[in-house]
Amino acid sequence: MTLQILGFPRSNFVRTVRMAAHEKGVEYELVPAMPHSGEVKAIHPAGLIPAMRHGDVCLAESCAIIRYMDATFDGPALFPADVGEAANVDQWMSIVMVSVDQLLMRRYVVEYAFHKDENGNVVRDEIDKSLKRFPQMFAMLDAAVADGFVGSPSFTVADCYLAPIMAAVQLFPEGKEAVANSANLTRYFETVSARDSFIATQPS
Ligand SMILES: N[C@@H](CCC(=O)N[C@@H](CS)C(=O)NCC(=O)O)C(=O)O
Repeated sequence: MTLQILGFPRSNFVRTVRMAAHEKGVEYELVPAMPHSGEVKAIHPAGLIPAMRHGDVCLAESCAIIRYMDATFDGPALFPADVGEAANVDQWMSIVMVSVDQLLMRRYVVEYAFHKDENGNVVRDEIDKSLKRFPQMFAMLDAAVADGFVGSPSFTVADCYLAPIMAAVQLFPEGKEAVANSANLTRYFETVSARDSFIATQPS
């Protein structure tokens, strides 16, 4: 039976689990589904995407889905065997999925993409507030990828979280500029965006 990932391709968290599936070599079907749809709410109590179905197993939350895929399927391990290294990956996953996502996706990208006035103009209140925190956030991220990837010299699942956010943030002018002004992040994005898992999950 084929594993199904429910969600839409532009969601950064959906792209995260799809990238992890590609890195692991898991075949999956992307089932188009919106947050809060009946299909999603049947799996995620808060109606968020991604959700996952695999036979009788239904799961919500990207990290649970990734752990499930890693334990269920053959393929390269998605987490290091070493406890300290695995904890470091967990730490960076958490930082990116909470702090980075909140500022760069929820308060910046999502506001640009969806918050429009009655004339179709972007409502900038939240965007302008988020921009005040860009210098601190981008300094933190630039330092985090200084060794090559997020908190690590090699690619990890934490990069499946950061890469989609870095792609989305550069769709808008201040995000593009912030990445361009961060030497490590620029090099990071060039490297990570060349990976098969990133290319295969590019939203159309
Ligand atoms: N902690 C969740 C976050 C998922 C999430 O925030 N998904 C967004 C799309 S990228 C969503 O469903 N948003 C709808 C909403 O917040 O109402 C995970 O890791 O899967």
